[in-house]
Amino acid sequence: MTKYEKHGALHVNNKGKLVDHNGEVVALHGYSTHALSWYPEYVNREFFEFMSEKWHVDVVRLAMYTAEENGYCVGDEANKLKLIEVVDRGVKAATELGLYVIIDWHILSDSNPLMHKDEAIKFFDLMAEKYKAYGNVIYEICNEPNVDCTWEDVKAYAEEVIPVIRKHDEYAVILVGTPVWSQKVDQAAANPIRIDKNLMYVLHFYADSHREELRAIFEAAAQAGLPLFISEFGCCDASGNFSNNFEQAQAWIDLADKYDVSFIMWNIANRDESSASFVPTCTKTTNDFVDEDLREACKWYIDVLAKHAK
Ligand code: IDC
Repeated sequence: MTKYEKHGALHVNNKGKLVDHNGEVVALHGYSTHALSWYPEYVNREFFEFMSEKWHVDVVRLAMYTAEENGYCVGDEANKLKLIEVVDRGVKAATELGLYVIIDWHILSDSNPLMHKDEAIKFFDLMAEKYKAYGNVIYEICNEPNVDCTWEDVKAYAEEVIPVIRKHDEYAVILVGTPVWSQKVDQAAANPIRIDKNLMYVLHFYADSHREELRAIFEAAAQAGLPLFISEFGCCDASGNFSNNFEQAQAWIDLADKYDVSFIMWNIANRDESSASFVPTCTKTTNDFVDEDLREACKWYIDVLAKHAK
C-alpha cells in the first residue's frame, strides 16, 4: 500500500504538522524532476512506478521552470501547452500509482515571483480547476525567491495566488518558497501568511554549502510551530554539482525527521552534475536501471528512503 493509499489527502494542523484525516502525522519523501522543459522523458508511469516500488518514493515533484531552460513564461503558447501536457502526464501517472505529486512553479533566474505573477495566476487557476478532485496534488507556488526579493514581496504574491487556488480547491496543501533561495524561513515565521492555514513554508538545502547555521534557522522555525517542507535538497553544493557531503546531508535528514518534515531530493536526470540521479551514459528512462546507472547521491538516497519506508 502506498502512503497516499494509506493516508489520503493531507492538511496542515495547528501545530504546523502535515497530517491525514485522522490527525496522524505524515512526512513525504521523494524525488524532484529536473526542468520539465529539458528532461520530460522521465515523466512516465513506468519510471514513477519503479521509483515507488524500488526506491520507496512517495512523492514526485514536477519542476516546471518559469524562465530559464525554455521555461513556461518565456516560450510561446505552444511551449506552454507542451509543459501543461507534461505536468498532466506526471499528475496522472502519480495518481494512478497512489503517489503524492507537487506542481512546482520553478522560479529561479526570475528571482521575484511578482515578475510573472499574472502568468502564475492563470496557471494555478487552470491547475486547481483541473485537479480539484485529486487529493494527492500539492501546489508549490514559487520555488526559490532570490537576490533582492523580500519576504514582503513573496507574501504579496502568495496572497494573490492562494485565493486563485482556493476558488477551486479548498483543501490542497500549498507550499510557499522563502527568500534567499528558500532559506529564510525565519522571516516567514516572523510574519506568516494569515489568509490561509493549509500552507507550508519551504526550506531548501544543499548539504555541502548549507550547514549548522541554516539548520539553526530551520530548527528555530520548527520549534516555533512554523509548518516546514523541504521540497528540494542536494548532498552537494548549491550549484548542484561537485563533492557530496553525506555527513552534512545526514545531519539534515536527522533534523527533518526530528520535526517530521518532508524532504525531496534534486534531481532526476542524467546531466553531468553530482546532484543528478543517473550517470551521463545512462539513457534509460523507465524501469530497467541497475546500480551502475546511479550516481553516488542517488545510491545514498535510496538507502535513506528505504529506512523511511512505512
Ligand atoms: C540547477 C540544475 C542545473 C541547471 C541549473 C539552471 O541542477 O542542471 O543548469 O539549475 O537551470 C536550486 C534550484 C535548481 C538548481 C539547483 C542546483 O532550485 O533549479 O538546479 N539549485 O543549482 N536551488 C539551489 C540549488
